[in-house]
Amino acid sequence: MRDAAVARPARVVSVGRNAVWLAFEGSDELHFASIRKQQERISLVPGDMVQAVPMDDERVVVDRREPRTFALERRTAGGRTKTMAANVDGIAIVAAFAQPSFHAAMVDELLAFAEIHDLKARLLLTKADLASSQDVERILALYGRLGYVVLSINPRARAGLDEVERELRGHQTLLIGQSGVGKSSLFRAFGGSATVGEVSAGGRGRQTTTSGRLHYFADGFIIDSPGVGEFELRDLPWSEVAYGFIEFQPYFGKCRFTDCSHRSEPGCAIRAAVDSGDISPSRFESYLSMVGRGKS
Ligand SMILES: Nc1nc2c(ncn2[C@@H]2O[C@H](COP(=O)(O)OP(=O)(O)OP(=O)(O)O)[C@@H](O)[C@H]2O)c(=O)[nH]1
Ligand SMILES: [Mg+2]
Ligand SMILES: [Zn+2]
Repeated sequence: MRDAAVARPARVVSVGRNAVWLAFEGSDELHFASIRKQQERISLVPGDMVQAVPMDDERVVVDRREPRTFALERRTAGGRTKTMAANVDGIAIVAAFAQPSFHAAMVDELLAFAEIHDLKARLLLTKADLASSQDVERILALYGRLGYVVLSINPRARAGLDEVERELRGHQTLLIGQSGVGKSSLFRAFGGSATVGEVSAGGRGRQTTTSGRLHYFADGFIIDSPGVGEFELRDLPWSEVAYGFIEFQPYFGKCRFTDCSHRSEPGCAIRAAVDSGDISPSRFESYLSMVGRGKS
């Protein structure tokens, strides 16, 4: 026996079936790693920290997963829970002004998710070049007025990247949004590689696919993710959903009924704010669609 193999901390960069790509702490060289037999049931996602052992023959074996500071979970269409990323401190919601058309309900649900979980959220809006300037101005104004960081960018033309970098510097951020909105274009514009998952497994010729990727960048990292068809918060009572809408806060406690769900009760302060134009109808619609689906 030569040097005893010692486990070292490493970050999961990409995930395939029964295997991951990881980078040992302090290096961004990628290693293909398998998961130790006894540990095969642990699930790993991009951003996870693990203890991994470099073996003599260049193989790397993951011993165990470190506790997560935060795991970003969403519900799938089948009602199951899927973990998208671990150890992030914020999300960058990527949405297009057009092609695909702006999906307000999803953006609002992601913003609510961030509020409820105390994650920093920014809105990165792409494809202004394919939309009418009225639509662009309306959407920028709506979310800017709420106090969110909203950037209009064009990852394909590399426009707006400096602002994004300034905003994400020092953070661990998941890029999240519908398919085709430009997440991977942005990820690649910052030097992220899209091909890491095309390595064959351990050189044994079996192709594995990735479900996400991490790129160290600006004293932090970004994680690209596959497009989400829909994003559903876990079942939340309406009282918690309301907390996800920051502009509702000044009205809490001002409805006639203390348990007002802000749907159709008389004397509802939030509905009154919608009627007077202080709360945007599209945001209120998103709220209604979220509480209509959840449990009361
Ligand atoms: N015109 C225009 N095209 C863009 C812009 N941003 C991205 N695209 C194009 O949109 C297409 C889809 O971009 P992707 O980066 O693959 O989208 P994605 O969000 O990663 O999609 P999924 O991986 O399916 O979730 C590509 O052809 C990009 O070149 C933009 O601001 N303007
Ligand atoms: Mg992509
Ligand atoms: Zn109310």
